Amino acid sequence: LMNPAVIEAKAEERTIDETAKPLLKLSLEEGIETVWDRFEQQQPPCRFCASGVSCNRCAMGPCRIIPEHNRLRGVCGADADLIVARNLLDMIATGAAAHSDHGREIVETLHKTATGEAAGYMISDPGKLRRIAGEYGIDGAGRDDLSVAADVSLAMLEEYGTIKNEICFTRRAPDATRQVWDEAGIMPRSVDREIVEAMHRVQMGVGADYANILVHGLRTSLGDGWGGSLMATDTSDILFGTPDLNTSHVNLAVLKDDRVNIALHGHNPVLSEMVVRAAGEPEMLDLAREAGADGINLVGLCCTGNELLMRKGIPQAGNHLNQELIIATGALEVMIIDYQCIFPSLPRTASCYHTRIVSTSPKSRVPGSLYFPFYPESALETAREIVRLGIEAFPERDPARVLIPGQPVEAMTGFSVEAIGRHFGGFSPLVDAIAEGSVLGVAGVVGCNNPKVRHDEGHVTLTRELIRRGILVAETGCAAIAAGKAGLLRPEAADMAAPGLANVCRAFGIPPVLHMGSCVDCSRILVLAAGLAREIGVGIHRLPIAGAAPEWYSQKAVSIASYFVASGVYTVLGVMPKITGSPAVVDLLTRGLDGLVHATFAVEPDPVRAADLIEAHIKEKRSGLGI
Ligand code: SF4
Ligand code: MSK
Repeated sequence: LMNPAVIEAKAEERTIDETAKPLLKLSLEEGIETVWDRFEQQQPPCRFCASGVSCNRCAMGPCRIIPEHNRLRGVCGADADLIVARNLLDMIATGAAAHSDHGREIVETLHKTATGEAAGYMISDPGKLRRIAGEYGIDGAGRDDLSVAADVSLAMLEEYGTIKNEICFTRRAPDATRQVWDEAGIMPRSVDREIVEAMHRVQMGVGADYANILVHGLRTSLGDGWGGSLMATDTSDILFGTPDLNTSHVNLAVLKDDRVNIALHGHNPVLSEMVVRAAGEPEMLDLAREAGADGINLVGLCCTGNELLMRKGIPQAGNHLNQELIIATGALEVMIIDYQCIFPSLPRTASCYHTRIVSTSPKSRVPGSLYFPFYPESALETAREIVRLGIEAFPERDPARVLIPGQPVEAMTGFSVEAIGRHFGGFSPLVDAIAEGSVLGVAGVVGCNNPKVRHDEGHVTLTRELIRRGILVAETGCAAIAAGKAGLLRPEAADMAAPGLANVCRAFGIPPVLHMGSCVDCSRILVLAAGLAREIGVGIHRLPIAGAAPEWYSQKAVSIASYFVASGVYTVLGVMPKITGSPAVVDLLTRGLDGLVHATFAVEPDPVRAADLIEAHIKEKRSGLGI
């Protein structure tokens, strides 16, 4: 039994999320293991792995570089620079593959919708479909939407292995940025090709030049940001609707004690959109009432949650480090998981309660979960079965163990690039506000939670600092959810912004922090940057903009940060990547890349100092533009 004072102190030091604290205390009191407990058990970490100088790639190893013992090379002869660079390329390729494979599934669903194989799906944004058809040179005149969608989806599927040596959507970038890519030799040739080549390059004995390896990492990440992720975003918009401004609620208090609570967790909106439809059917509501509930309450987690929040206003329960705590409310009947960022331990947590974990992806099976394989052809029926499962679980809930802390916070979301353009009346009012200095610049704050950082503190402190200095913030992923919980997605948050930014926000009725979506929707930030750059007539690298990932953990975040930098956006990480074992790699990433792509990475764990770096960078870019 843990001392109550220790429990109190631990909850305080682990999170700033007020709805998470009581549940953290509860989990500590009841011995329900969480990510923070496992993090503590893993300390201290292996110092070789932490600095990136351990290699386990082949059967001659594992190897570690230990300079003080004169172990300077692995068995094959690889030095610290090579081992660190290969490990980093591996991370980028993994992240790019995760985003892009998610994108492929959505494009395949669009194709099945077009051919009539995916019953229940439809074209929700025909205007966007036709705009994209235009980008591919597909003539849609006189043809119905489904026939155009068939051609568009095939053209997109082709991007994964195209032999044209160019991904179509890279043409959205301004010419000056494309020229940088051409000169640096990092124009992505196809989505899959760069990932496969990265995997080839991390095989033992393929290239020993750390810089050459890292430059390929940039190319791989561009295939993600301007390829796989952008296709995921755009195709989701075509199928489920392009987000527009809407107001909803965020934090764990969005659960309701009188309803069947179902959480949707992961990244892919293809199933969750069907669950929304199934949960609204009168037959399901009747069943819920028969089970003693007042209805069915769907809530989101992580990026599947962001997809639903952005398009449907479904309340968002929390981000990455909230995923176990939502079970500890005792009020969750079902958690539906698709893939990515899902703790393999969730069924263990759920076994302490009546909660069912339902896995749905053939590529993401989780022992201890109930498996309802999901295919677009039978999606609605599968969604109904899962909703029924939740209704059946409701009578098993123990009301004495229910703890839903606090009150939900209101949040305005839905800031797709199209919605921003519509709301501002094009990009020029934003560009004018930047030029006259009422908006100092724009920062994209993105990425995850990581138990190395007090939960949400990195995101919230940095975001508060940026808006206080007049920097408009665009957020995605778990960063956006943290901002929502802290009240930064309310138009009233303009009161926390510098006067110029506050006036712009009030004039347009928006918060100073724009929720732009899930982690694949970091591609929306690229498109926004491209739009601003085109408006001004410069490359992206000349804009007064920056990126930040204060609490990142995922390989996907490494790919995102890499495509930000490769696109010319200076990016500050709050968690040190595993690269410190190679001063040469650190130097290349934090200084050398400037000569190649006019942008670099920085690492700064202190969010206030990170804001200093971003502000200084934005001011430097402003003077470069003469504003
Ligand atoms: Fe060791 Fe080289 Fe094999 Fe890595 S690739 S495990 S450094 S022998
Ligand atoms: S869910 S990748 S923890 S943002 Fe997209 Fe959050 Fe990072 Fe997963």
